[in-house]
Amino acid sequence: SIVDSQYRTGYHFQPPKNWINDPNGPMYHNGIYHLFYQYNTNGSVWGNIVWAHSVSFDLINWIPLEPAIYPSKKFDMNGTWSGSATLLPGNKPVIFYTGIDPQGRQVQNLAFPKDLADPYLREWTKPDYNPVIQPDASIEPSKFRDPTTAWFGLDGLWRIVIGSRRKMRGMAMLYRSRDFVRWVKAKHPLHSSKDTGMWECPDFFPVSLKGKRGLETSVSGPGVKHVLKVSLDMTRYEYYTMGTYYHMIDRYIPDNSSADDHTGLRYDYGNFYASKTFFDEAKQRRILWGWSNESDTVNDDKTKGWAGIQTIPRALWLDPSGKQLVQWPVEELETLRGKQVNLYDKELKSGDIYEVKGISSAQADVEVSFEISGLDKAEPFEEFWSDPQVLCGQKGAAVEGGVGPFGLLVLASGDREEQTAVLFRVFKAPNKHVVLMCHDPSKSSLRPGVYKPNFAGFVDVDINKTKKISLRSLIDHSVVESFGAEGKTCITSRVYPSKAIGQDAHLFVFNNGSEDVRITQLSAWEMTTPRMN
Ligand code: DQQ
Repeated sequence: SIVDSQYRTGYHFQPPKNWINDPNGPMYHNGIYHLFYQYNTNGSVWGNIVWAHSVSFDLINWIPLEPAIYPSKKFDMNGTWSGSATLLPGNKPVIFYTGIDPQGRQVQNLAFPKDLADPYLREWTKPDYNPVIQPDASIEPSKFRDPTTAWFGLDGLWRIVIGSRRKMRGMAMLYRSRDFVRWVKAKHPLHSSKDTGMWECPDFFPVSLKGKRGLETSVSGPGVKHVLKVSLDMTRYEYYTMGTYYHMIDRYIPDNSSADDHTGLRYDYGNFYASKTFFDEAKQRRILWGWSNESDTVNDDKTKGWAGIQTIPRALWLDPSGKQLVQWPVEELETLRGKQVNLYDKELKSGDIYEVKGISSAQADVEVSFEISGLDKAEPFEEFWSDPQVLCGQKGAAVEGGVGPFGLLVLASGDREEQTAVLFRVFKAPNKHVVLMCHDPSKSSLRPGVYKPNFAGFVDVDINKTKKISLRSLIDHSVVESFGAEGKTCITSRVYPSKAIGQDAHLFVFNNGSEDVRITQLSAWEMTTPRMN
């Protein structure tokens, strides 16, 4: 159908049809990347969930396989929900997933490759001793799911965390095991936080204090910080903290600078949920996958026959400040870069809009560096503007400012009746400048009924010192993934233009602030289409 073909993505992960949600059990094993994901075998809304399975040699081209895990036993007859993979000694993968049992309880099960000699690990066996973890009397059976990758302690015990809640306190329940089969609940959760509700898809891993190299999940000790990410069912957003893992007492304590509630740090300030990382041994990096849901109508999803994509895998590491993580699309993505156009030293005066011509921009990768001539005209920052999303809603692309809004107009029609703005705006607070990064899709589609939420985050840069800020946007028909300031602030949006489709999609740069802005360099590439399942 028309709706289908105009919104399908070219280089973002998708199966040929049907509903998908959470990425599950990503791993690198013997030269092959595996991605499993929650998949409806039978339609384009959530339901009938199995672990669909694809493999790749480069994280970009994907080969589809048969579902790896699906309801077949008592311990998962009502569902095979999210979970993670762990590599056991001898490079033997194991999957931990949540099964829904005959009573509708959430229980944790193991699955092993049937044949380790099969490089694709097509078939998975679920031992009859499952479930290996059941909710005890203190745990609500419907609030107990999404086991993490296991990590190994110096005491010879494996550990995993399972998402849960008690009343409205979100919890990362901790379990330990010597043999990976018998699991014992720890006296205390690894961490918990009041009023945050159910913690879905927790992820717990170490990051190096220095450099971009990733760490294997069991690494701990000096030179290392830990990250705990949770997906809040309540807000449908994810939050992470950075802190210290005290492995002797098995407690994780977030740094003071890291709020562990829904005011905290986000991997992505847009449409991005149920994410999961894994350690890529081949390139010594930690890679993040996230699910980006549709924001058109359920009827559109039914007409399209598909719903949901995975975002481009991102390498992630600790920012030198130690206060946040930084993310960047895996370098392999650049192999898809085709025809290229460049702009150098382009002055954007107040009110200027300039079209970047010469490539087809419905499927593109754009990198741009902006230089600000001065900050005198920056609008005053009000202390009560604590929520960037609210601020972005009040000060979108059309609202003239002092320094900014400036940025890109992507998936725009030639007449700009349709456009998705990716913009920066700089404010002056008493002792510093505040940089807002924003996706403003309020004009992204003329079609009625489409949900067009704006998304925004603050960017922690010293703009007064550098006078520069960079932006990269990955554009792919119905998705825009943006990386501000080399990956310090990331935003993903789903948009559904009715005119800015295929060859009719245009790309512009704009400046709607009174201060002039210079583009020192812009490079835009048309993206070719990989093998996608
Ligand atoms: N999706 C899965 C659950 C998880 C939720 C079910 C998060 O395991 O908590 O499809 O999106």
